[in-house]
Amino acid sequence: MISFVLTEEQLALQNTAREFALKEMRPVAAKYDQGHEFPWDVMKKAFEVGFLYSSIESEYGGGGLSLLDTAIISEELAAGCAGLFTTMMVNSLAQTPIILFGTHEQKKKFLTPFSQELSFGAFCLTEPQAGSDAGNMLSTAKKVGSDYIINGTKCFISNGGVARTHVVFANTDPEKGIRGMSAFIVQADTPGVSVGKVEDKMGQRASNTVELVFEDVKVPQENLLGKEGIGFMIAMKTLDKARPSVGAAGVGVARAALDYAIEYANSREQFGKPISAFQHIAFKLADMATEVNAARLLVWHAAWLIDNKQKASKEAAMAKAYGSDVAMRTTVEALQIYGGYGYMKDYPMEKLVRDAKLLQIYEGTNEIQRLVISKEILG
Ligand code: COS
Repeated sequence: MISFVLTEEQLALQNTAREFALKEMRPVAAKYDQGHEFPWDVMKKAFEVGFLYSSIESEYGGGGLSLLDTAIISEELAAGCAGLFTTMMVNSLAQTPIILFGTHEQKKKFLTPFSQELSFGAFCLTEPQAGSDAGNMLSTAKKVGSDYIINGTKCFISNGGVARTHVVFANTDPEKGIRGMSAFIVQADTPGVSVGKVEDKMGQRASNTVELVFEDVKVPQENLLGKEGIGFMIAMKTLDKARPSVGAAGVGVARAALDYAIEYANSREQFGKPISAFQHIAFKLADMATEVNAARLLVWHAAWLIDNKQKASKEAAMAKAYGSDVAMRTTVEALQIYGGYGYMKDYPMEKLVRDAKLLQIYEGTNEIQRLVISKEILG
């Protein structure tokens, strides 16, 4: 049975997230965009509301939210500020491999603290030579007695500079390529873990992005997720689950741009009438609104499939690619409606454009999403 009606609980979650976005995120979005400092004050409030551990099972102190619930929240938070949203969402990205593959002991030890005090996690997959080609990683994890010794450099790691818990992918058997990859839980205060270059990004500047260096980092074998050799599969299954939320963020960013553009088009007068009275502007807004709705349906469908334990790599990729493409198109069109004002930093448009761009790149470029989709439809 198909239903497009949100439950009472989902409506309450949506409302909480919307209010949080409007009261706690939007007023400081420009400050964090310009200052590039870590938004501790907003994150403290996000922790208190529960956004930083909402997808962890309730048994381990989390909110136990479904992916559809998460998508609903993600849209609202990203409409407030995509950079602040990313800082929150990355916690769930780092927690997901533990949620999916952790033992009871690992979950108790590494997931429970997220709900006890403000803390962050990071998902450490990308390396300088292993971006889209995630299987081409050089990081190694060598078994020595009952420990693993990890060496390698990860780049573009969101929250890497502030995270307490990293999920790190490294080769336990480099000869085997992708089938030699494994995943480890590494505490940030383990000797040998250090933060390298701090990235200065074009957009989403409220989100911390760094290089992380692992030099002879000793982790006990209890920190291995699953078993040796399944790291690539863990990464892929995690990304399948994470991508609908990026699509949802695209919907949020696009919706914010659309709302601003409607307000502006109704109030800005040229040639003696509001510019929304010109069909060219009205039709542009109509197309933007249609795409926002279409993207939301793709996101909710992918999330629903995953919640219902269906294979949904293709649908997750569609939701991510389409949602972020719609964010890019909508923000650019909204800026155009603002004309010269849209290009100025006094108005929200230029930030929305810069923020939207990253959604097309991170958690798998949209070219990679199309690769996933095309591989599946072509058989
Ligand atoms: N779920 C489970 N297993 C998966 C999977 C998925 N979604 N996708 C691939 N696999 C498995 C395949 O079944 C295959 O296993 P077998 O060899 O045992 O059959 C193995 O993984 C390799 O798959 P494939 O041949 O498709 O791997 P490729 O090297 O061609 O790469 C892509 C696959 C490009 C899709 C992958 O590298 C990718 O997603 N890259 C982008 C990485 C990314 O998103 N980075 C963002 C940074 S993290 S924020």
